[in-house]
Amino acid sequence: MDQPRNRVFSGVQPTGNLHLGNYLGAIRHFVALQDTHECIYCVVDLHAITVWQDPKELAANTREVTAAYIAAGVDPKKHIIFNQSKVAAHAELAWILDCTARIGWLNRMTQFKEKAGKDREQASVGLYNYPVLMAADILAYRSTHVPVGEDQKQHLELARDVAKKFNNDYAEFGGQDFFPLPEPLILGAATRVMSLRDGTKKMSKSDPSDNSRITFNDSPEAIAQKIRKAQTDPDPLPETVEGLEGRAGADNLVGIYAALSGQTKDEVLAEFRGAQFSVFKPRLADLAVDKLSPMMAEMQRMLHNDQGYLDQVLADGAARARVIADPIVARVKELVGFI
Ligand code: AQP
Repeated sequence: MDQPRNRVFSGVQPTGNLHLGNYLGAIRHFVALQDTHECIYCVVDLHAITVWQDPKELAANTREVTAAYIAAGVDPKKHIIFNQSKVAAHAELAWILDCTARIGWLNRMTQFKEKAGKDREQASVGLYNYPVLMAADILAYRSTHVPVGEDQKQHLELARDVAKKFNNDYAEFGGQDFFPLPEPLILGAATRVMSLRDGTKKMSKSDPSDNSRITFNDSPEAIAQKIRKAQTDPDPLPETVEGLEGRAGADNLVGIYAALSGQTKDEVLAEFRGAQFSVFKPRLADLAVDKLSPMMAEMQRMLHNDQGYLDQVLADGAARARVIADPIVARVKELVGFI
């Protein structure tokens, strides 16, 4: 079985409120990798139900993420876009890898601790097991690279540990080096976009404040207003990145500007050093509206007028995903000794 050298896999959960962090940390890199890699982009609906999802909203959110991928520039003809629940290999491999992963490894996962909160006993088993399903997503395609935001780094390390242990456990039965160790691609100036209301918290879908995030449903006016209201401090912008230390709100906005303009934070500060936020925020708002609004408008157009097309992309993508994943999972079963 050939091992591809440049196969990218990544996913986004269809849990609503798709935001600027998802775009800058992940989706825009999905687009950039298309020229150099074979890309598989998943709408991870199996992951979404690790916390309760209203079924109608889940279906709408699945189309929303699909439309966002395409509107951002992913080409569904050249690359694969599909939803996870349509390809059985994910769940099947997850079970086998559940028997490879160790409870002690999962107990260290900080995202579970954050998401389960104090009421851990009431969290779903799926939420606990989330990182093993994520390892299965990646390994079902023997993927080599995974573009993600910084918050997923620990899960990627776990996926590598699972791959390593599987290869090792089955080495003498022909499984040596079967799974590649997937490389995380954590790229750009905004690998962890922070809340616009609190620069110490990650921008997230589940934050109760809509002003904490720029979403794919925001109008140009709403984008500009959220940036104008973003939490900052009274000082002007510093000359260098070191001067942003201890200024989380300012650091976040400079990072967003850098990511949207394709610059480094130092280059942004070279242009804006000494500027007050009353000058910087309108410039950032203009840039954000310029870069994001056309994509958001295209996403809305597809959602309103082209639902059939989106469903077709998912069905076609799933069929192509199965062609890759099924033989890999079949080989895994052989290695394990299933007859
Ligand atoms: N704030 C962020 N900055 C940079 N990247 C981010 N990502 C998420 N938030 C940020 C990246 O987006 C991709 C898809 O994320 P996901 O759908 O798995 O959702 P998530 O990480 O659970 O997103 P949220 O917003 O944080 O959801 P809740 O509120 O439910 O916890 C991933 O590559 C992720 O790194």
